[in-house]
Amino acid sequence: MKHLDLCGTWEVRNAKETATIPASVPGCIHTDLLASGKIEDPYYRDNEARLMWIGETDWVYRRTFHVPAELLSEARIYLHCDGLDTLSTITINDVKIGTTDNQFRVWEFDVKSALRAGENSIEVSFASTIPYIQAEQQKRYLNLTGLGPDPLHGQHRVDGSNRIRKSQCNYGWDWGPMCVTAGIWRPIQLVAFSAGRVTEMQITQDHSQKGAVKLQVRAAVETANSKPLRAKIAAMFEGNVVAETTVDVRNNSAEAALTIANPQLWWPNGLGAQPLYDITLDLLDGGTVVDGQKKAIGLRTLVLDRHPDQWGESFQFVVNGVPYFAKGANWIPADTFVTRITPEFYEYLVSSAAQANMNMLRVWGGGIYEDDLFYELCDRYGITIWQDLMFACSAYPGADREFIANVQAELADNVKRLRHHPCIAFWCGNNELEHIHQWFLSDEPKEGYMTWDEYKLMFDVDIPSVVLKHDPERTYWPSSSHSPVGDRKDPNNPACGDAHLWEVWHGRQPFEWYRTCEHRFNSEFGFQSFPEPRVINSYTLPEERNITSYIMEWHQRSGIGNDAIIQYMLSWFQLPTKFEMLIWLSQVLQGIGMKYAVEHWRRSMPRGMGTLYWQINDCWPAPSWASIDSLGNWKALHYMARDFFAPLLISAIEDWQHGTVEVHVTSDFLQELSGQVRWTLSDTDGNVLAQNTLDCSRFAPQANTKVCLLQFKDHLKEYGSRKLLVWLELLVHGEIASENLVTFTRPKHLDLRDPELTAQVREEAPGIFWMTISAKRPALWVWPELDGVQASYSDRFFHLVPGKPAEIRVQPAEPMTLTAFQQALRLYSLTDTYRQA
Ligand code: BMA
Repeated sequence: MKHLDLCGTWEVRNAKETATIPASVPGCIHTDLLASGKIEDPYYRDNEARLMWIGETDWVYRRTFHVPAELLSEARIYLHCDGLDTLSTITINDVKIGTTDNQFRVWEFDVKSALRAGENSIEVSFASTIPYIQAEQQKRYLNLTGLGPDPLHGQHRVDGSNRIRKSQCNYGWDWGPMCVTAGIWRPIQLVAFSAGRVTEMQITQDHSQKGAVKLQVRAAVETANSKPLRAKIAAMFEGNVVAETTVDVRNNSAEAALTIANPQLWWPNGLGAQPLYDITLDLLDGGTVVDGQKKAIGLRTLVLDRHPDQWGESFQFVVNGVPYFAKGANWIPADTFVTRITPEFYEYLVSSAAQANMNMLRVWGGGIYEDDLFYELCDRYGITIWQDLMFACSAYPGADREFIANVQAELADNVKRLRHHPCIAFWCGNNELEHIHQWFLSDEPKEGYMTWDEYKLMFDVDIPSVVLKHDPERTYWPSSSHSPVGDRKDPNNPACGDAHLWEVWHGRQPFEWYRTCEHRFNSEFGFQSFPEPRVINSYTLPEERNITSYIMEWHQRSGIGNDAIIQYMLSWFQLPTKFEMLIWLSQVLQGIGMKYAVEHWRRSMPRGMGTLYWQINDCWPAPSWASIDSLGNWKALHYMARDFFAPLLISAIEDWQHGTVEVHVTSDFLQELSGQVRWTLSDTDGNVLAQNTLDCSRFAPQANTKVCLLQFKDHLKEYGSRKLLVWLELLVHGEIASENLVTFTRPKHLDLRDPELTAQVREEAPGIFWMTISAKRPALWVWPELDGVQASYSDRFFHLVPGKPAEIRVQPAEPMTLTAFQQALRLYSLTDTYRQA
């Protein structure tokens, strides 16, 4: 098959004007306008509010291209578009080729008769989606949320993101701006062939035989003439062919079985390696390869296991026969303008998930079916994917057959594109249509609602029929959250299914509430924090650096956001004395909230078998539930996640009244381990009051073990709760595998003194520094910062005790000298947040 790439430089104009600016394809109108200096950064201050016109405008993309005569001689020529956002009309040489109405679909048009040898032109005109969605809402109003009741941003909202097949969060969400964009967002090319081409390839795996995996490879072939074709199908591993066969193409399909002996299995992060096999298919016309496809697959079984048990019904993912506790977070688009996310940033984020000991991300349903690269990275890093289909927090016109047909075509395209990835664990129909059904679903027809019958037709029949047709090996789950047993209108049933636990934050329950929850799988729960001061500085003026300033509130998209942060902060911490300290402390607060929840749920395994916090990443610089900000900085939560998701975790249940500490070790390892638990009771000045080391012969595999119950009632009586700190260490083979700290009062009431932090810095290699940070007295949540310098830190927000320094590696984004490093270095801990100036 021949390809003629049409990506690269185009031109774009407002449909009402003649002046053009250069455009990048793939790309979008916002980034084109930005690159031409026509608009200011939409993320700066409240520029977003003045850029709404972009989404209200029709845009025309155009380019010329040269078609060689040999290409024209091919029997079939298609314009192949991997993604057009969204309502477009395409013309070639002023001949209308077709129209599109779904951002998520792959579009192909027969363009042979429209092309000519030599110079050609193509135009893709995007109509504003806003009149369209408004007209649809006029015809039948359907409720939606995601934005929350919020007077500040209300006037800029457009209602109807549920009425078009386009990334819903592009119209704003409770963590993202409204920058309704348009453009050729994925590659575009001409494809031409005469003999035939491969249009799809499906690989299924049979693991029933011991010591071998049998692959069934099926390809669909489009032929342009009746010449017989053959297909050579091979499996390659580490550059060697490990199985191969050649078959005839019959009835436009080629099918073969390949047996992989001595299969190297693919495992999620932490459970084993991620070997990948390449499956190649060469389409042969005689001895000539006329087309081909290659898919990298992992050999594994990965299923959702639901079986009745003592608590109700299990909800656990099982890989290669081994149930695993899913640890991770929810994923949203990594930039509002998804076309400018670089491969490096994708890899940075996925590798950050792996570094934090995560093994699952949930691709949330209000964003996009992600880029191929994202799934390839998840395959390589062992991050399993809970894949939502792109429906979130809305009612949809499920009875509209044209809408459903469009959705079904979208699902076929995306399931076929993604099903070979070993990372994908299962497909989930939507986000929260059942969870907040009171807003979207009604028993009887009612304005704004889809009926439950309409919902069930869409999400129990029309959608899964397509998903399972193209991917019979995976489970389809209708909604997150969903209760498969009992009352479907009780989607957080603790006995079965998954749950979204928002009583903390949206319901303003204290963090302690998490310990009352024993759900089977927590696919959402979260707490907001601010991005670090440098990020805030990038979108504010100095005089706006107060969390209730107009600009700070402009970037806060949760209606309750800043109030909730402050409410919880006052409960746990002293009110910070400076703006920057409040910002940093919000991160510590978020971290301890998530830690509180996850430690409890890990202790509850195997009753609960997964926790995915909301959310790992951000799409713009703003306060949000993310653990990594939009510039890639790990917030305190992400460092803490690395600890609370560690394969071996020491944690405790403290009883302030009785002065007891119940010590637990949770192990995700598949083998039994032995080790030691060392506990130290100190006062807040660091004096050791008591200490002991317990030999533990057995930490059961994939289980929680209660190790001991420590009694400190007498110490509490003598010293008082404000004075005591209990340090826990888990040692395996003499090395510290996990550490934790227990207090008997809120950190705000601890009697801490200035720890007098000091650092010795050395330059390990040009631009890479190590520092040894020591404390004279216990220091809680120590974080080093290079004033005004972007840098990555091997650790932050850790505790220090006298005599036990921390070794931290720091890599500034720009090279700096040792002297400059020492001058810029600041060391902070909890006491700095409330220190009087
Ligand atoms: C959820 C998500 C999102 C939302 C988040 C925070 O339940 O599904 O819709 O951004 O809560 O409110």
